[in-house]
This record gives sequence, structure tokens and C-alpha cells, in this order.
Amino acid sequence: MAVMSNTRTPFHADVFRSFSWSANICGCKKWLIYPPGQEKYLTDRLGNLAYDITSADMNDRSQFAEFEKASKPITVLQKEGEVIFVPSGWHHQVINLEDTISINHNWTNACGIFKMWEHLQSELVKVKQSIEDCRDMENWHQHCQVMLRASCGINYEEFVEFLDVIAKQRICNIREKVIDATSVEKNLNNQTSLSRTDFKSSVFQDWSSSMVEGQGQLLLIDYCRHDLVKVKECLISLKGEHSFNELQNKDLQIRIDELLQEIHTTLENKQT
Ligand SMILES: O=C(O)CCC(=O)C(=O)O
Ligand SMILES: [Fe+2]
Repeated sequence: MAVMSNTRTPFHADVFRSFSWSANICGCKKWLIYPPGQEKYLTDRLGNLAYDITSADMNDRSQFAEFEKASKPITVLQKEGEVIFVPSGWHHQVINLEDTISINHNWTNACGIFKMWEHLQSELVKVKQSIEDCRDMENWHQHCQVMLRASCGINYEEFVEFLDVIAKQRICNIREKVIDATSVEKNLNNQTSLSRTDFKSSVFQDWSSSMVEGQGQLLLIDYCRHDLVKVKECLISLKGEHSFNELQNKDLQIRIDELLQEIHTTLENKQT
């Protein structure tokens, strides 16, 4: 993104409660960042998030009744060549102090996927409240999903699609790699005194030089299994959720059951 000096990105949390990093190629940006939970003090009486948290309006109690309770934001001056990481659910506003070029990337992972699901549920609650007066209309629940997609960028069906794609890839990775990994594990037992537990705990250290060939595949399988466990948690929660059941989408329910079965088989069968 290339932006002019004195422009800003309004106060927000990133899409789908994703994580992000942003790298400044040139220019300087000021980031004002709040930890999760503070946004409730930065929301106006109508429930809308503040647009500009530096505006004088924030001190107008008739608009932002609880602004005084908010902590001070974490302020970061990001200069040329610097990269900032924004954790999931941290609200932020960004002011371009100079003409700036930056590159950013958003993602989620096993730690973020349930947050994404919770976010989707809370956005649907807001949608439902906004058209509560039309509840008698035909296909009201389906209509709420259309509005959810418009406001949030994704609806329940697409979320299942998203989980399905992740799960299928992980299942495929596990199936492809497990045969190699079995022989690697034998190698590990024979060649080094590093137990699998030690091996796992060394993920965050500089382990690359001590890796015997194929250790990466064991790690990959562990990560894939972990992802599948988290996808499964979301699917089970979805299946039991009131709004999901009100949709009465039989095809989607069947799809979830089939996917859950596939995940279950993969996780149970260490040799799959
Ligand atoms: O650079 C900006 O103006 C906004 C970037 C942002 O909000 C982000 O990376 O999450
Ligand atoms: Fe952002």
C-alpha cells in the first residue's frame, strides 16, 4: 500500500480476527494499539467503533460515555525498514506521518481459528439485532447470513468451506508424509538421544543445524494434527450452535458430519 502523508487508517481490528505483520518500505507511520477488551470503551452509544480515536469527539460523553475508562494506547513509531506484528483482536489506528509504502500480510492459524469463529458468531448477533423487526419475513435466517457476508466478508457456509479446505490439506499432508516419517522416527531412535518430547520443545530454538534429515516431516505432521484438532473444535461448536441449526441447511450439516468423520479417522489412526 502506498499512502500520502497525513492520511490514516481508521480504528479497527483486522479482518476475521486475523494476525498481521506490516513492513515499511519507506516513510514513517504512527500506530496506536489497544489490547483486546479496550474497544468497549472506544465504542459510541450506538455501538459503533470510533472512527478516529484522536478526535476531540472522544471526550464528548454524550457520544463516548466510557472513553475515560480506556487505558492509554501503545504508541509505536514505525520507521523505514521496520516490521510490526499485530496480534489477533488488537484494535489499532494508523497515521501516516510521511508518504509511505508498506507491505502487509494477514493470516490465521490453529491458535486463531476459534477466535475467527467467535467473531463470526458475535457479528451475526449484531446483524440479527439490526433486522429483528423483520423477523417474521420468509427466510429471515438465510437473509441474516447474506447480511453477515456483507458486513463481515464471510458467512457460516463459507466458514465451513474454509475449514474444509484447511482440513483436507492437512489430512492429505499427514497421509503423504506419514510413511516417510515412520522411517525417520526409527532413524531418530537409532541415531540420536533426542526424544520426541525434547524435539518438540526445541521448536522455538535454533534447531535447524541439529536436525537429521526428515525431522521436519515429523514436525509437519504434529502441526497438521494440531490444526485438525482445532478445526474439529470449530466444527463441533458450529454443529451445536443455535443460529446454525436455525438455518436448517441439511447439505451443510451432512458435509460437517462427513468432515468430522474424516478428521476423526485421521487423528485416531497414527498410520493413516
Ligand atoms: O498501514 C496502514 O495504514 C494500516 C495497516 C493495518 O491496519 C494492518 O496492517 O493491520
Ligand atoms: Fe489493521
